[in-house]
Amino acid sequence: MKRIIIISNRLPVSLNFDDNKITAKQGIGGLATGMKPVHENYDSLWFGWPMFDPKAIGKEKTKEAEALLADYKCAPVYLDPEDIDDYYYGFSNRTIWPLFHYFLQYTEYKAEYWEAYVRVNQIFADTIAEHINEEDHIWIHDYHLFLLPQMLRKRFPNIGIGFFLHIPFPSYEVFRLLPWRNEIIEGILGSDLVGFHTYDYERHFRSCAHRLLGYDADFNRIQLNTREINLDVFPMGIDYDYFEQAAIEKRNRSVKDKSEIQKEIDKYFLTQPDRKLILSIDRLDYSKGIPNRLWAYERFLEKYPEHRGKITLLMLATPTRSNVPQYQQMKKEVDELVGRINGEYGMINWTPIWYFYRSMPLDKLIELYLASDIALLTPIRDGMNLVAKEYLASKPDDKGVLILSEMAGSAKEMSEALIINPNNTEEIADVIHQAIIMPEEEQLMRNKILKTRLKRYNIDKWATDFLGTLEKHSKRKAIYRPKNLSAVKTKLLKQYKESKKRILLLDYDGTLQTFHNDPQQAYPDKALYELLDKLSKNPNNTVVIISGRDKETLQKWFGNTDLKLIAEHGVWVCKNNEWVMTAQMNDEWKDIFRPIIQWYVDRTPGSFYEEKNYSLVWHYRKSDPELGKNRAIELKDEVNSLIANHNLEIMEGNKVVELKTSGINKGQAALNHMAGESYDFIMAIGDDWTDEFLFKAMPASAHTIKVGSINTVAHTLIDSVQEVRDFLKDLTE
Ligand code: GDG
Repeated sequence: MKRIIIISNRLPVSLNFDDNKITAKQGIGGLATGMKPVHENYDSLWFGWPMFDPKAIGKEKTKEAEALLADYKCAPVYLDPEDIDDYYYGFSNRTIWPLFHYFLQYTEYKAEYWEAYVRVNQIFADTIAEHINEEDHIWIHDYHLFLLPQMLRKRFPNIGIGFFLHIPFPSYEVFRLLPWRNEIIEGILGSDLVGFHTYDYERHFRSCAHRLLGYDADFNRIQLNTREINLDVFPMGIDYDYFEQAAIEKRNRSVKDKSEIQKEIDKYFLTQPDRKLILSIDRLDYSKGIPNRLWAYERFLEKYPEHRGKITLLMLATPTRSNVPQYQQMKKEVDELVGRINGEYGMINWTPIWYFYRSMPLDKLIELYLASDIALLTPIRDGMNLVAKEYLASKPDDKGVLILSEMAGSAKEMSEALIINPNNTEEIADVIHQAIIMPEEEQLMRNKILKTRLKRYNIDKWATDFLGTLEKHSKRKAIYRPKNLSAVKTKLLKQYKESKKRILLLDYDGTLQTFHNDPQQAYPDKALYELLDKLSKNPNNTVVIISGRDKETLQKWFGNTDLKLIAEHGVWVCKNNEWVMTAQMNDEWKDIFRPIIQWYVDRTPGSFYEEKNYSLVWHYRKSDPELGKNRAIELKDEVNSLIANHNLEIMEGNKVVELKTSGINKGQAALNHMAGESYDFIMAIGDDWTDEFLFKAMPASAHTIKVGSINTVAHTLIDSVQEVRDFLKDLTE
C-alpha cells in the first residue's frame, strides 16, 4: 500500500501553548472530520499550516511542538504572518471564496494577494518536496492550494497527484473574471485526478480549461501535452455510523445522564408537547444564506400565525474569518434581524429564535440534531453541505424533515428532502409550514431513502473511491504510456550518429511550426529554415516535409531547399522540382460538398474554408471552442451520410475537418517515397490524427514521435514544437 500524503491549508489538529505545556486538539469542520478515517487508517502524513509561528515560540518549543504533531501523523508548513494575511485572508478568502460562490460584489482582485498566494503555494511545494518520493500518492485539498499540483509535478513527473475541491467550481462566465484564471487552471492540471462534489462543478471546470486554454476533454479526460488528467465526481459523505451511534446513545440516556442542553430542550417541549424545534447550523458565512433564512422565517410567522408560540428556530452560527469586513458586516445584519424578529413576535413565555454565535463540541451538535424536528439549511451557494447529511444520520427514529437549498451540492443527491430556492422567501415560508404539518409516515418514507444512500456512500467510501481512482489512473499511466523523449533521447542520438542512411519524415503544422489562427501566417521562420537546411545538407540524410498543406504553399515555402516535399497528405509528391500526382483523381465531387461546408462557415463565426486541389477543408481554430467542436461533429455526421458514392473520406486534424479522396494518406505516401531504398535510421514526427497513418505504416525499427497527446501508436512523446526543434538541433550537433 502506498503512503498517502494529505495536504491542506491547515493541519487537522491545533496546538495550545498555555501554561508552559503544549496540548493538541482535533480540529472541527468538514475537511478535518471527513479525512479523519483516511488519515488514521492509512500509512499517511498530513502537511499543513500549524497555526503557530516558530519564530514567536523559539527553537525548543518548536521542536517539542513538531514532535507532538508527529504523534498525530502531521508535519508543519510554516508561513510568515504577513503571508497569511494576503494569502489566506486575502486571495483565498477575499478573491477565490466570494468569486467561486458567485458573490462578485465581494470579490477583490489585488496583485499583492495573488503574489502571496503564489509564494505560499511555493513554500508548500518546497517543504513537502523534502519529505516525499515518486512512490507516494499525494492528495491535495481545496482552493488554498490550486497551484501546488503543478509545482509538485515539475519536481516529481511520475508521482500520483489527486486534487479535491470542496467548494463549487463556478461557470466559465464567472471564472473568466479572475485575472489569474489561466494560472489557476494550469496549476490544478498538474494533478492526475481532479475531484469535485457534483457533475456541474466538473463540467464548469472542463469548459473553463477548454475555453481559456483550448484543452480538449474526451469525456472526463483532458489531454495535456504528454499527460492525461482525469476529472471525476466524488460527492463527499460523512462518518454515518459515528453520528447514528452517538445519537442512539444520547436518545437512550436516562434523565440523570442527560446533558444540560438536552435538559433545557426537554423543558421546552414539557409545557407544550406539540411544540416544534427548527435547527440551523453553519459557519457565519455570507454563502450560507443566513439573512435569507431569517427573512423567510419572519414571513412564515407573519403568514402562518397559528404556529406562533409553538415553533422555535435554534440557530447556531459558528464564528469564522471574523477579520474580513463582509463577515463583520453580516454578523451585524444577522444580530439586527434576530433582534427585530424576536422583538416583534416574541412573548413572555416564547422566543421565536434562539441564536448562538459560538462553536460547540460535536457532541452537543449531535444532541441538537437529535432534538430538532426540522433542519432549515438555506445556503446561497455551498460546495456540498455536510450538516444536511449529519442531521439525517443523527435521526435514529427516521423522523424529522430536512429543508435544503437547491444551491447546495448535497441537494443533487437528496431530492427526497424539501428542496427550496434560497432567494424565494415566500416559498421557504410555505415549505416551513409544510414541514411542520408533514405526517410522520411521509417523514419516515423520505428519510429512509435518504439515509440508505448516506449510509452506503459514507466518508470511507468517498475516500477509498477517490484513492482507488487515483491508484487505477497511476497504474494505467505506468502500463500504457509511450515514453517521453527525455527517457530515450540519448539512445536515439546514438543510433542517429551511428547510422549512414537516414530518412526523417516531418509533419509541418503543430510539429515544426506552432499553429496560427490564419494558416497562411504560420510560415517558416528564419531559425526553422536554418535548422532544416543544416539537417538536409547532411549527405546521409533525406529530410521529407509530409504535410496536409497544398502543393502551392509547400512550393512557395520550401521550393528552393534540399527538402523533399509531400503535399495534401500524399496526393502530390515533389520529385526533382516537379510535382507529381500519386493517383488518378477527380475533383467533381467538390461542387456537391462546397455548399455544405460553406453553410457551416456561415453558421460558425470565426470558421472558414480552404480549397485544396483534391480536398476541402473546414477550419475552426478561431471559433468558440465548444461551438466549433459541436459543429465539427455535425459536419462529419452530415458529410458521412453522403460520401459513400464518391470514394471520399473525412480526416480530422487539429481544429480542422478535411474531406478528401480516400485511400491516400501520409502512411501510404511515405512508403511510396521510401520504396526501393534501404534506410538504417527512419524517424517520423507528427502531431495529429492524420499523422497516425504515418506512424502505423512505419516498420517496427522506425522511431515514431508524437507531439502532444498520448492517444497515439507512436513510441515516443514530445511536449511541444519547441522541443521538436531543440531535438532536431541536437541531431545536427
Ligand atoms: C466546506 C464547503 C463542503 C460546524 N459548526 C460546528 C461544527 N461544524 C461542523 C459540521 C460540519 C462542518 O463543520 C461544516 O461543513 P459544511 O459542509 O456544512 O460547510 P463548510 O464548513 O463551509 O465546508 C462545504 C465541505 O467543505 C466539505 O467538502 O460540504 O460546501 O463550504 O461537519 O458538523 N463542528 C463542531 N462545532 C461547531 O460549532 N464540532
